[in-house]
Amino acid sequence: MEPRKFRTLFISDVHLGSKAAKADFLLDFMRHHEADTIILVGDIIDGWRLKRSWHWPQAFNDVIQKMLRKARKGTRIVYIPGNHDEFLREFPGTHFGGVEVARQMIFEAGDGKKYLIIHGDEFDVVVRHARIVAYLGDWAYDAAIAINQVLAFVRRKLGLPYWSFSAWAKLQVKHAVNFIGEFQRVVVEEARRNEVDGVICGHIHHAVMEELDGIRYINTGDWVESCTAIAEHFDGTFELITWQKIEEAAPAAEPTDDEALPPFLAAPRSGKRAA
Ligand SMILES: [Mn+2]
Repeated sequence: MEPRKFRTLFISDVHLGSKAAKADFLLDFMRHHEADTIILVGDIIDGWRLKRSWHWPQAFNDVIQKMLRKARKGTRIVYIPGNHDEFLREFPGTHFGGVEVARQMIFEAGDGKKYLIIHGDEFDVVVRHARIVAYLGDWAYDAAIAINQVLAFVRRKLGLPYWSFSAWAKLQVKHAVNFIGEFQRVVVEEARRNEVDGVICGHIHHAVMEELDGIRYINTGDWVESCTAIAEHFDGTFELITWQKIEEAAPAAEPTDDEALPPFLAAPRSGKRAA
């Protein structure tokens, strides 16, 4: 099966370093999808998890190698760090192995529309205290963003893990939906402040494409539970892809030389097997 070709692919929240990371699924996805540009929207590597206990199976290397191989072959790869890989935030503008690191970016789609691309954790404090912030107005918003940075810095210095939105939202089951809604509202507002048509983010592990008050809200989801990516077609339209049914991707009937592997790891005949 020939890989599907896109203008851009957006991937976030892979959490390599965590046992829950679905690296095999992502690897299979990357074999079946190509793009001129791949934008990594944060939390690709879970530095915090790695600090607590080292978990790095071969599949995680395979994902990194596949990315670097794509970069060598001419795919533009931009890495926008999230809170779990914030160590990379200290290197904006740098390149490693052909991968550009950026704190955030304004992305121009194939149809000329502009999108703010951010991981999304910048707004955690705003989201957690949405009611107070809304009541106090603009200065409270700016203060909350600043507090967010200070808290992240202090927690890092103390060796504490970054506060996890998704884990926290799950604990607050009854209110989780509201918090997701609040997160969407806040990042859409940020897009409006940047005078763009939409926002593409990750962080809350909840993939969706929506229109909110005339601003496009796109969330890339994650590769811990849902295995989702956002793909941009050449005409600037977006598609949410879920890559959980791996048997769809690799036709099982034809025997291949890597038959010993489970079907979802076996490359299709026409495809190239990754190093
Ligand atoms: Mn995050």
